Amino acid sequence: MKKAMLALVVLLMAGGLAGSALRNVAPDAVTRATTYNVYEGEVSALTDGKYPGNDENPASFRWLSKGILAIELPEPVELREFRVYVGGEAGGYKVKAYLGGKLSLEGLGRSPEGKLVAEVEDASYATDSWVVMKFPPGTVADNLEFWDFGPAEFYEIQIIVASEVVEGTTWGRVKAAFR
Ligand SMILES: [Ca+2]
Repeated sequence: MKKAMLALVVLLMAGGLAGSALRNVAPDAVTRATTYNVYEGEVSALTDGKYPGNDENPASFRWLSKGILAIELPEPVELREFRVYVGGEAGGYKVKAYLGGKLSLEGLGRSPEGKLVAEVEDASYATDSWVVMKFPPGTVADNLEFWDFGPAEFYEIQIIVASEVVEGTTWGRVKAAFR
């Protein structure tokens, strides 16, 4: 009896840990630089896993004045953190999370709009380090806009989500409602 109880406790703990496991979905996302503002470098440098500290010569992406990156995820996920490795130049940032909808290629408007589910920001202007923006609990989204408000250099972005897959049919319906 005691053994069975112990096994149950271990199982519950394992379940709890699995439930709280986190993963980075940035490499699975389609990330593009909107074209209205001028940038240098390749947007693919932001999801190649290389940044100062883990690579000798990582490539960077730079907005010359400001700009917006559009990030599309293959499915709705529960967002925890947006992390960006900033280089020697830092701007102020905002991340807007949406369910459904799409940002235009230029970055000047959304069509369809979708539903804005969260907005987080950072004005630390920290350089040569990770900047982390945390989403409110229960933020479920499938596309994001990363706004940068000044000249800035980035090496990597990470989108940290809860590892459980959000139940397909339910969220498929929610998403369809905002298409
Ligand atoms: Ca990189």
